[in-house]
Amino acid sequence: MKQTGVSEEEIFYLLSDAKKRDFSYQRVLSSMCTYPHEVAVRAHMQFIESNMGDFGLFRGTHDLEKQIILMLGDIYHCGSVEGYLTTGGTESNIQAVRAMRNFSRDRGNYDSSEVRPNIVVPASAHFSFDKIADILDMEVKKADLDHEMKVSVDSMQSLIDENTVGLVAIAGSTEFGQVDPIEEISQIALSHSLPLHIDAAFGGFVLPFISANHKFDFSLPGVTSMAVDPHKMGLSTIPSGVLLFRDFEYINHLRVHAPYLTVDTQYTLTGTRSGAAVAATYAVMKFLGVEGYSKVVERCMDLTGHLVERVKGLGIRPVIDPVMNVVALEVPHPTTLRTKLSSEYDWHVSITQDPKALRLVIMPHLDIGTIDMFINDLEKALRS
Ligand code: 0PR
Repeated sequence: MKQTGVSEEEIFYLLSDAKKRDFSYQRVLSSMCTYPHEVAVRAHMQFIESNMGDFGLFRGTHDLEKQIILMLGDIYHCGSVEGYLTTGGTESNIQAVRAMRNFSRDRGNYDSSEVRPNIVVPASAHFSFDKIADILDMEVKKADLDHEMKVSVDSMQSLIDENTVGLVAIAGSTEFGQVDPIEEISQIALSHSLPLHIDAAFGGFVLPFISANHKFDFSLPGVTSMAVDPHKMGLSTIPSGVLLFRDFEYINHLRVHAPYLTVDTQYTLTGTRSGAAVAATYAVMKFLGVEGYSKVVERCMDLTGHLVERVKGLGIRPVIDPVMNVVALEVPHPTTLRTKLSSEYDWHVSITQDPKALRLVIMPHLDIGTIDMFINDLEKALRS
């Protein structure tokens, strides 16, 4: 940092210059984030200084947070819901697994001086579970997927042993947008008396608003916690994630004594937390309601359907029939194609790992004209 500050004009010139080098979402088909809703942006700015790490000082913002949790409890069929706003899916998953681990340890289910506890997750789990293995020093056992990219219930069951402290299933996998057979997994969790965490970071703001009836939430008796991200399909500002628990039983195992705050306990991972993200999430959820989100999701699903029809015309098939607005396309040499689409056509897409395919996320920032332009360029890139 320089001794003397520079003018505001100079600062905003520097910022504009940096912003120009960012890609505009208009040509991004790889992101699970999008432009936040304008109501969320306004609310975010109004609460810009609010810190949920010391919510005794920010009581109004804390009330908004409680209302978000209740609204989500309503959508996900849980009258006794508890939870809080996180920085996103990664933090929600870390805390959910930490709660499972602590619950089991505090009950003396395993000898923590001798045993490394484990969890069983689908092979399709987000890479945040690899961070969890490292941070919590746990084994993360990965269960096989079936041909539809759903976790195999038999494989999950075969990995459970006496040191398993919990199970994870996914409602909207990162790569394929697939939903695991959560109803069956809920039964397995109950029969082994294990907690079950649902990673609905992406699907949480999609599944309740589409016509297909997927059971994935607290309506299933085995589900004990859920991760849901308003900063993905919830159209809120970054950083907005939510961690939900069925009731106080598990969240209580995250309790830490907080000696110098206006409140004497904390259950969160971070200390200082964004109250702006709370206000933004509250505002956009209240503004859109179920009808508003249903329209957003319906539009994304229509665009996804249009894209799939058009690529089929080029002889390309999706790896699975899209369940939500995530599509993986079986193309020859996906990695080379991805590079070509980016360097020659300025389209930003991603690839899946197994099988290797071209991955597209059809977010609200896209429209039919953009999808058609993309398909035309995809056709050219495939031919050249
Ligand atoms: N769980 C699932 C199912 C996810 O898809 C993701 C992120 C997470 C957890 C972790 O969420 P946070 O990133 O909020 O901690 N999925 C996307 C991914 O890793 C996130 C993303 C978003 C990536 C925008 C790129 C991007 O431009 O692919």
